[in-house]
Amino acid sequence: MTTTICAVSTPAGVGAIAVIRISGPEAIGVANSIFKPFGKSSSLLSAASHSMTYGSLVSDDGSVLDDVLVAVFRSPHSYTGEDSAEIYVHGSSYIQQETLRLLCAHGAVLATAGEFSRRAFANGKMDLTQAEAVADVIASETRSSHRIAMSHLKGQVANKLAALRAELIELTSLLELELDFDEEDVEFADRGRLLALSETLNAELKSLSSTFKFGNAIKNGIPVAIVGSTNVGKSTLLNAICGEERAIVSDIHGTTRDTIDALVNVNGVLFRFIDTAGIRKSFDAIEKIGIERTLQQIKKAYVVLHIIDATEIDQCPVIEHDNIITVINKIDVVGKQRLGDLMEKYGPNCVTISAKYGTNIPQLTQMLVVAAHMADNDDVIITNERHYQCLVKAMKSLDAVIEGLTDNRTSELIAEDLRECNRHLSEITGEISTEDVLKSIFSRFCIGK
Ligand SMILES: Nc1nc2c(ncn2[C@@H]2O[C@H](COP(=O)(O)OP(=O)(O)OP(=O)(O)O)[C@@H](O)[C@H]2O)c(=O)[nH]1
Ligand SMILES: [Mg+2]
Repeated sequence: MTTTICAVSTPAGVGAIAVIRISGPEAIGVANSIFKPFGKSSSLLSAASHSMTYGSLVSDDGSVLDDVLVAVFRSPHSYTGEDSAEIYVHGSSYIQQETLRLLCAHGAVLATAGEFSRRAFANGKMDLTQAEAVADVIASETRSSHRIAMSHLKGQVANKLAALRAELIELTSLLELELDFDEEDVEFADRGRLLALSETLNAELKSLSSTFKFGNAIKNGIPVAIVGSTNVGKSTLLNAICGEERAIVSDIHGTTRDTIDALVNVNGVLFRFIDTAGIRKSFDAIEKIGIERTLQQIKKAYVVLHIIDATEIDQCPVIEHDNIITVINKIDVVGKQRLGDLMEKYGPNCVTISAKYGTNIPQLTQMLVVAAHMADNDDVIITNERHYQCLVKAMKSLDAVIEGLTDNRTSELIAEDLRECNRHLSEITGEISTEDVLKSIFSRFCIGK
């Protein structure tokens, strides 16, 4: 039997108001049993869906606990799909706890973390990607992560997957034609066509899964490595971008040894700037480790800022990365002629700054935002590790399909790999799910969501 659950949905602590949510077959009855409407308002039992009723919450001894508003949502037109009610109480933590106690005394039970969303999923109000997006929307702190989370909430991942699975089903049905005719030894399906379809699908899966690196970066901060020779002003730049003294600056070469991270929101995009040890030939054991770390940061970075000291000849070895912005620093101490020469040398993808005096820092961050927005279009972006892992498994199965078709294996074997591929895609949206998976997803939600 389905229970009726209740929880405080607003954050812990005292606010002007708090919202207590109730959902389940007895939700409206339970709310009504501790509620007395004002004036001519009728009982909650006869209230229309999506209506508000004003009245008081009454304790068992008849005393008034609070004057409140109660919203009623009737199944299936609610977040969970069940009968639901929301009580808007004054924010006192005593009122919140006492309301929960009264609701439980009248038959409700306390909700576990994510239980409202889990019920919404179970009742088909949303698929798993949308339920997970609810958590992402709540957690989003920048414009870009909010935008992606909202698009997932609206079912963008689910729609994309539905399209991919339609292709998969076409493939399976073509192969099944062959299965049906196998006994009569008819080679029915055109294997060339099957192979072409599989390869198209595989390419689509690949392009979808490749968005994960970027999607993940949007969520956790797009990694930007600040690299170059020693003493060129990397740490000064980090400090200028974050607006605080994060890293030690000195005119001694090799000041920075460890990498230093700083999260900065630039025009609504979250970046993680990483100041690194300057690259030079070093005989110092610690500095060598630092330089090794710099090289690793370059590999992990989405964008590399290669800092060059305008007053020196650059000693830094060639940096290999496909998204490098050359930053010419210390322009406050060089003449126009030298600056012109440098800009000509480093081409259009360079920017001239003075980290020390903050000159042209907005131009630099603007270039970064542009670099980050390369993927900022309407394409579906994968941000969830679980989705990514499922896509990787689906691609593996499809690889086996392609191999089977190339090696001319029997249709039974190939059909099994196709089914496996379909299974992994269905896991993403939750059409196929296990208790363990659901538990791990919903337990990460807060109570009341
Ligand atoms: N004139 C001028 N000096 C700068 C500028 N940026 C940095 N400096 C100076 O250059 C020196 C080195 O700066 P850092 O920021 O420590 O350089 P770094 O690249 O982090 O050096 P390492 O950590 O040793 O690799 C300091 O004396 C800074 O004050 C600038 O824009 N103009
Ligand atoms: Mg430094």
